[in-house]
Amino acid sequence: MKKSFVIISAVVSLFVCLTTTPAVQAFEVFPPADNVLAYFEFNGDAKDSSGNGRDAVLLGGEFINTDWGKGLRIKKSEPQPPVGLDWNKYAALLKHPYTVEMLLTPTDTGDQSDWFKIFGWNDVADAGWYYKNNGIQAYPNDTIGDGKIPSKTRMYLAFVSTGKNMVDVYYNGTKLGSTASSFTEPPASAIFFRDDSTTARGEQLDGTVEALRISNVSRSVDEITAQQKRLDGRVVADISANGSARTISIDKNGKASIKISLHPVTKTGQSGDWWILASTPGGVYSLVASPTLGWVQGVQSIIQAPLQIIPDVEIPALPATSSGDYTYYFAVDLKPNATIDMDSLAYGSVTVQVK
Ligand SMILES: [Ca+2]
Ligand SMILES: [Ca+2]
Repeated sequence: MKKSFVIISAVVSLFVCLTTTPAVQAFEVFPPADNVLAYFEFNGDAKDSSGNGRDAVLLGGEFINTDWGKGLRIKKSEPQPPVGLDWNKYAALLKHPYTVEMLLTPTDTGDQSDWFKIFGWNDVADAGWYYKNNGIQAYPNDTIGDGKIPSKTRMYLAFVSTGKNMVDVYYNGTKLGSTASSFTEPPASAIFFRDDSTTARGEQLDGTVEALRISNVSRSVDEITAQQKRLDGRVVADISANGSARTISIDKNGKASIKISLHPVTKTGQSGDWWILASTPGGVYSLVASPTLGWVQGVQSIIQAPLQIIPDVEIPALPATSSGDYTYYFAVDLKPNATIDMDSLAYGSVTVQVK
């Protein structure tokens, strides 16, 4: 009686999860939100994933794997090749109220007196928003947060307009200060992560940008604090099929290589339920560990164990005997009770279309 209740509630939870959450949400730096003008995840391209179609033009950079999927790695070098993002087509949208948020890890190739440009509105003008390895500056206004930003550390920056040509700047959820934005709204151009030609591109940012979100609202302190909590509490559960994190196709009776990976970040060592599930044309299956490793019908956790870093590990795939979608899920939650706990659930999914 008790066991069937657990299974039913797990199925209900899973159903809620599968029907209300986009498959890629677990990997997104920012959760779905209203008032988004454009959202860049840099998962292999500079496309706007907000659904608004305001794609950026990739000037240059390389997409690399990070804890959050992929990021845009941009390098400072001599001579400086083209790098960064051109969002000029939509620059006119940047007027109060707006918020520009980014998750980025600089590599600090200079000393503390060096500037690294993160946003500009004229490719031939020095004015712009700069990261200095001890503060943020909307040049030529004063540096704010001087000494508060450690070098070579991932940071969540939010520039929140508070009035015409003014912004508050937040670092990891805490307000650093207020400054004039330095540009007259709206700007003529919107160029991210690229230094201008005035300084011979010598103030080029060097680092990895994992997400950039631009909104047409002044995000509240509560929203920014909640976002920082999301970043702090991040558990990344990932799953791929033949190396893809989205959808692949195979022929009936073909093979897919399914791999899982886990990065618990701050939750390493905490106990939880681990789930490997598949929604198939023949129902929901779970990979279980006993009596032998294999798939059984229904929803069961494979193990209750502390979370730890799991690099890409291949798991057995279900036989692709019927046409249709086989969606595989890898999930963990932070309550080892054989029930899916939505409040702490982190998961990834991938779909294998069997033709
Ligand atoms: Ca410059
Ligand atoms: Ca649980």
